[in-house]
Amino acid sequence: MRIVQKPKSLILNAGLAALLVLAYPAMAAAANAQACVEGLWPAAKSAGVTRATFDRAFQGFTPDPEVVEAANFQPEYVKPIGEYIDRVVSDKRVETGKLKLAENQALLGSLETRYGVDRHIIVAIWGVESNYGVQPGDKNVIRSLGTLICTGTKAKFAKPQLVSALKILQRGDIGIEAMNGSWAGAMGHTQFIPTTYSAYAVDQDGDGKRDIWGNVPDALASTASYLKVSNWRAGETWGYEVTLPKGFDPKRVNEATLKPLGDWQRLGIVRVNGEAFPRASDKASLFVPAGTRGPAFLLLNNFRSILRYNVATSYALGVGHLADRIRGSGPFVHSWPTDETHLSLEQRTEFQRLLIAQGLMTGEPDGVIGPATLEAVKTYQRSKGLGVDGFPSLTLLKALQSEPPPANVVAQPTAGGAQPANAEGQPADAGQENTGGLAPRPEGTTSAPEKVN
Ligand SMILES: [Ca+2]
Repeated sequence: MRIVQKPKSLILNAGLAALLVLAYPAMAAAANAQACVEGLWPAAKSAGVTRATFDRAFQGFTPDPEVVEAANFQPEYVKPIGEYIDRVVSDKRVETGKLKLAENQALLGSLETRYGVDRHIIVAIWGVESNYGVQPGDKNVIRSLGTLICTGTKAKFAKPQLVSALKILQRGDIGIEAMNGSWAGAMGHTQFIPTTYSAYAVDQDGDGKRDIWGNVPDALASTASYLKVSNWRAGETWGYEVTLPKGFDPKRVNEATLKPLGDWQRLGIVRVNGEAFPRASDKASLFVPAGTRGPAFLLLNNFRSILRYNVATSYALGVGHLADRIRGSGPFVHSWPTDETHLSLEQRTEFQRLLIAQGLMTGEPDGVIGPATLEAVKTYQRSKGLGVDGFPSLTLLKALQSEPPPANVVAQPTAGGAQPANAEGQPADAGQENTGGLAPRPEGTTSAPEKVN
């Protein structure tokens, strides 16, 4: 009996040990997270955060692996600026912007009076930041910032943001459950990071709370307030699309050079509509983001104010152009240059239509290259024995154009498997442009730590 019992207890012990081994990493991680959170208390306390607020904020805290993944995300496909502009200034976003302009006419009028900021710019920022509040990010801000700190990912950025976020919570502007944002803690309709919120958010409707998450007047007033302190000049535009003189030497382009508009005009640079510059003495810089074969711009003071919202010139150009389109202006007169690796919107849309026709992806072609398109391109490249880089090139477009339509057009799951099948009628890369999500973002996006305040 004893001989039988001994192996049995050994088996039990072995089972227990296996369980402990399985549980240990989770237990260790929880203990580490707890220790990390406790290490954040002194800074919070000295900033005036109460222990009750701190405990409420971190109750049940565990790091969010999706935040780490998003923070470390390196896009395999970096969008050329023309493709970025096409995406953020899509026809749909222009149309929605016009509706939002009409819906909020009285509010925008009062913001123009109070802050001197053009209503079209306010609506455009709202559109680019959160798609007019549709995609404000659904990650708890305390958890995201705590994760960035406790995993050592962009901790330097996240520490002051966390203290600021705790103070917002303590003040009662928002409850912990609703304090959501992007992976980097950019919050609400306007995607303010906590320190920007603390300094510039506005209680427009007078209920005592600065609610940029749920209250459109508070959110839009906060944007106007921030632009005003960013040196926005009332009654002026952000810049002009211009035509360069024939043979213009691209070496003369230096974005840092500021000259009066009149001086640029003397070099033969004119507005695309042929009109004179309203104030020839205004200082402007020449911006030629895709080379002298693409659109060129003279940028004014207010462009530099938009850059305070987000340091990326592509972002500021997107906001300025969306504002103009919402006002009723047309697309840029000069088109973005295309070549083997820079396809036009029409070419990208055609590319997706052909991938869909081959059963390699589903959805509605919209010319926005996202993960679903990249996976479909890879599947096609594999099937043809080509190098697999997922890059939608002109050569591949031509190859697809010469394919006969397949007999049985049923979408197959793409090789990567990361992209769920799209519902019928959805954009081919639906959900991939959420500014707070894992989608590739332009450099220096608002929610990213690079934001300059
Ligand atoms: Ca309010």
